[in-house]
Amino acid sequence: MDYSYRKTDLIQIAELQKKKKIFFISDLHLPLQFSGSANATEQEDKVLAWLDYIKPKTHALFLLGDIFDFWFEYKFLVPKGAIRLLVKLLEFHKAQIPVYFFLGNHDYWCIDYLTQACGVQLFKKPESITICNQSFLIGHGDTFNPNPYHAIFYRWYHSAFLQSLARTVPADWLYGLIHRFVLRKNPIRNNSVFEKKDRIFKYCQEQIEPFVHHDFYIFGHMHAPIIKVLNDSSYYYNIGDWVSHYTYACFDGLALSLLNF
Ligand SMILES: [Mn+2]
Repeated sequence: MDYSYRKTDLIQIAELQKKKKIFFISDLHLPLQFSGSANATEQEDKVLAWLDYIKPKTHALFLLGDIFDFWFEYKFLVPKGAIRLLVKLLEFHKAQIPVYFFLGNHDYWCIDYLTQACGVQLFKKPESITICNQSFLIGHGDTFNPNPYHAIFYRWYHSAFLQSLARTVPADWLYGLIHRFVLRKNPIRNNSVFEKKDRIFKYCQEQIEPFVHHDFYIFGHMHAPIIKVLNDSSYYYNIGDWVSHYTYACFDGLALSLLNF
């Protein structure tokens, strides 16, 4: 049994409504808007324009992680920033378009605010699901790494203990430290440094597909949009990012396309 993903029945899509499609987007990295910072809304504007564009033809929307840069949720507090995106997600919910959010390494510590406020369903692990009789493995991808030491790191990074420890730190301190030492040094802001070594693809190819077949593997995290052939009936998609590529995936019930906005 491979515990790196789950087989879920929380998402069931037997067929798509007429002319509707399923959309996938990841790695928006919408920045924190702390007091005194410049009000950078251009990237959010672009995301909102895309959501308006797809909304009339959307059957379901998948957010594949690192939507926020950064999200650590306290019992009584959530981070500032991306408020217009939250309102737009609520609009999708009110129009009865389901939104599934697979948490990434920059927003793993969501608790339930996005569900309460915008009706978004949260997933903490990649999920194996069936859509229109085709099998998909979907997630952010950061936890898929052939290096065994990586699993130890993630057990610590995702632990409830670390989370409750971090919650004892005043919010301005915690966010201040993350902003100063993690976000400002993040290489993704400059370029796609990961392009040459896609560990997620390697993991799917070596540790999942030989044991459990999926027609489509869809992940983010690498910031490099690409389609790769795993074997004659299995494809790997990395859907890129909205930091420099503005790419997304679209499934029409038969084929999965990787597109640019
Ligand atoms: Mn990531």
